[in-house]
Amino acid sequence: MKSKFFSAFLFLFAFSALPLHARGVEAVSLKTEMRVDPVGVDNPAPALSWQLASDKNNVVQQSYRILVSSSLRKLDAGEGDLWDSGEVASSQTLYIPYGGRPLEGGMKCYWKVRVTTNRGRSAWSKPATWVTGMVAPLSWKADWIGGRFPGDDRMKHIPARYFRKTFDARPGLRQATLFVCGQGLYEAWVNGRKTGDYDLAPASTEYEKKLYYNVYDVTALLGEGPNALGVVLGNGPYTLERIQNRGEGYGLPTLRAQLELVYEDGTRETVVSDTSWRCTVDGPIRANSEFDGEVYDARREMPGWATAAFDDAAWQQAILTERPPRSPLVWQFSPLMKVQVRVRPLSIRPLRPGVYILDMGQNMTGWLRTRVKGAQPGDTLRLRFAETLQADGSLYTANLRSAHPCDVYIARGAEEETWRPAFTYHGFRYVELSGFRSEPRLEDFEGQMVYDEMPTTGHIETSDTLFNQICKNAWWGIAGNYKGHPLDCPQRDERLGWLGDRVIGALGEAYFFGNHLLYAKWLDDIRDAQRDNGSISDVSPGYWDVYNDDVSWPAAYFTVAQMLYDQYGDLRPVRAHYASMKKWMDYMRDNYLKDGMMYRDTYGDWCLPPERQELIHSQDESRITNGGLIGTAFYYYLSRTMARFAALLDQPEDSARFAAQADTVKAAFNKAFFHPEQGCYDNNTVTANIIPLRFGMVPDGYERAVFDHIVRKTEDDWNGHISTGVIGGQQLMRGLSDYGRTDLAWRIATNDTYPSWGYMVRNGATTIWELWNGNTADPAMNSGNHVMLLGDLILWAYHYLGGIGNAPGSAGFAQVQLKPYLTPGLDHVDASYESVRGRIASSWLVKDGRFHWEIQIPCNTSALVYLPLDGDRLAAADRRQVEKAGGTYLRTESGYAVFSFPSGHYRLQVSCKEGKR
Ligand code: RAM
Repeated sequence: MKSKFFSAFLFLFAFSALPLHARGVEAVSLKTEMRVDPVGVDNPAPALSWQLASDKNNVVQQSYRILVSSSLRKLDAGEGDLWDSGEVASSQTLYIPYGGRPLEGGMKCYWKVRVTTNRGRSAWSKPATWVTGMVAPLSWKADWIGGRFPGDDRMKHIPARYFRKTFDARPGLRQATLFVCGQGLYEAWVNGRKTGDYDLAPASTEYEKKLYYNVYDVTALLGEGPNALGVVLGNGPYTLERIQNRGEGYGLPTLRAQLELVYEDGTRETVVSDTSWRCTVDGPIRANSEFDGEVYDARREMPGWATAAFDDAAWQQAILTERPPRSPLVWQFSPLMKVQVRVRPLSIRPLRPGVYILDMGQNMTGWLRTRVKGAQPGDTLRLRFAETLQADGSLYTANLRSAHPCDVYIARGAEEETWRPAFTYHGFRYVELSGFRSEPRLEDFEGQMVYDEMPTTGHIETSDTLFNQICKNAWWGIAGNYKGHPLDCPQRDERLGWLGDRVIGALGEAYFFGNHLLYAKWLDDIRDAQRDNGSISDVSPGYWDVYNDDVSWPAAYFTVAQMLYDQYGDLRPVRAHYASMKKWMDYMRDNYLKDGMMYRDTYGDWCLPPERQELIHSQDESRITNGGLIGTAFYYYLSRTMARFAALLDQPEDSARFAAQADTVKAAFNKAFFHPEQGCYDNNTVTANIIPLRFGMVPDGYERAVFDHIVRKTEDDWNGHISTGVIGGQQLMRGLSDYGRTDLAWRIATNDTYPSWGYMVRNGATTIWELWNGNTADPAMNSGNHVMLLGDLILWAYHYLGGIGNAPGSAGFAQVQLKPYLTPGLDHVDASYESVRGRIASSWLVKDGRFHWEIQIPCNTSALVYLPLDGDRLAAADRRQVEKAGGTYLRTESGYAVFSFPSGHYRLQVSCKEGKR
């Protein structure tokens, strides 16, 4: 099996090698991307972004011109009838707000951009498009429709509902736009073809506050004369009893759909969901559930059900939904899920007569595509899913709790049948197959990995194969847990967006994945779940009732907004959420802050390595970090974060107020927990020390003493192993490198004995476990695919090993910093990241006392480049060589010679003290 992790690198490389545009357009080619506004409702005002690529060094954009047209013909003719920005003198390339004529709903817009740089002018970019949402003068005219069928009271086990409607289209159709929301989940079809390659639409929301609709340009699927629209509804989280705090739940699946037809002569027609639609539950999907799988009876397939010619006499009339959703329908700006990786299984072997175990070779999230040959009508194939096996080779399902993932396929008896489910997904490596007439063959199965559509943006590979495997496990775990919102885990009866799991992880993930819109969407979920009094739910969407008013879990609301600014240069989420964040800060202050202390905590340093292998949580006081310390330190950090946000939003009074609050909290915190004589905090756990150290709370002059305790504890008591849970782990690796112990961080990163990520790998993990002792602990809380214990590992790998980051004060890589940390045992790192401004790369090798470094800095940015020193200064010959390559020497700073470089691609070489750092 070839993993996506590595092939993605090839894709990015291929992009950076794109041929330049027309001759005379010397050096610059463009990659445009319409990045829609992640805070606008229904997106009346999108924001436009692009990237420059060039094979020349030192390229700076001086101006741009954007054209937006109502047709491709006009755009090609250079006529920006919607907007012609004119030549704008600016180096900006990100989130340029659309500034043209007001856009109407359901409009298809075509745009392109051209830039002028110090190296010449680019050609016009390839055209790109977007379709606007349901905004004036368009409005919803469609009804919410459903059906009533025997057995509807069984809710979770009801079959999928199929809806259809036929209509005529006149000649001269110019544009057809479908707006659709189906709850729980839907697939929309036009004339027998699905409206896209999406899955599990729409994304989850806080259903009390909003539902998402999606927009499809279906012009190419329609023809003159009779046409048909078909929509099939699955159950999804909306209809499940899992939603704890919603009393009666939301009721049966329901549909709202509206098709807008625009003709060349300007006339319009609208097809809406109403009681003229036909509806049935007699289709092939007999049951579907997020946790328990899908039952599909192929004998009940209805060939052509979504075409005009289909005879729907046996179907019922749709009815108006009895309790239609009251929440507003909002345009989903985040991408839908889809199958993005296909996995070839590794092996298949018999378990007992007629029962086989299929091994995908990888713990993954999605489903199996199955091909059956020679089945008889009614043959019933069962596929059961699990992450691991028991000693006897059978599935281990105890850790799935009340989820019973089982897909059932009932054959129609064709020569060859192929199937995959539509309205469920599983977290699995192993599949138990039964009911096959003949021995199933490996080539008849394909794993389909489904997650929110987004590119893999990063690649990192080192000279250490175990570390590379850990990164690969992280990639699979992170991707698999993106399901419209980040999940804690994809397999058991939970699958919730726990905030604490992502506080720092989200930033590390942002190197692997272009997760901008997913996390912007999640911030909306968090705000939507916020109570009127300001309390924030520990899970979002709030499908469980956990308003605990702790601090370290809600912290994700702030750190994710900060991540979107730092990583993507997008301040809009900070602006959009500032008021709700402030509300929470004040709510916590008014209700819980006493004498500068915030004694609020629920989870402690969650899932630290316990003293006995079967435990989930440690009971050993010496390992447990005081919850009051965690709550107060986090409240300090969030006060500082708010001071920063307020300053960014030009609100100096707020900024001063939050900074002053931070000072008060810090003073109280140190008084309560700091032991100046010993130079450590509270009971001297690594977490108790690393948190104030990294948050900047340690009294001046004591930092080194506090750090030494972290080192001593780790080396002496834990034999160079990690001792932290989720909270300490968010800071540990970066803290060790910041104070000069990258060697110890590297040791922790490459350990393969308990507790460590390498221990997981050695015990067969292909993702990251929920518990350090995930192979021995109680199954009640023991998922094989959780990302929270990654802490800051991935972030550290990119920032410190690859050395890729923002320069101080820079956001969205306007100024790049390249600063690798060397350590014995690590000879080589190859890291690259496709940032919002283009590709950043850092590939280094230490050999024979020389440091060889190949770097890439995106167009229209510059970089601070840190070359590791051999001694206290750079040899004159090395300096000359770096300057000749294009660097300007700035200074020497704690073991590095610092140069400034313009954009471009460089090969550098200096002598270094191998492994001395
Ligand atoms: C469990 C999950 C989740 C964690 C919470 C506190 O239910 O494992 O990841 O954040 O507990």
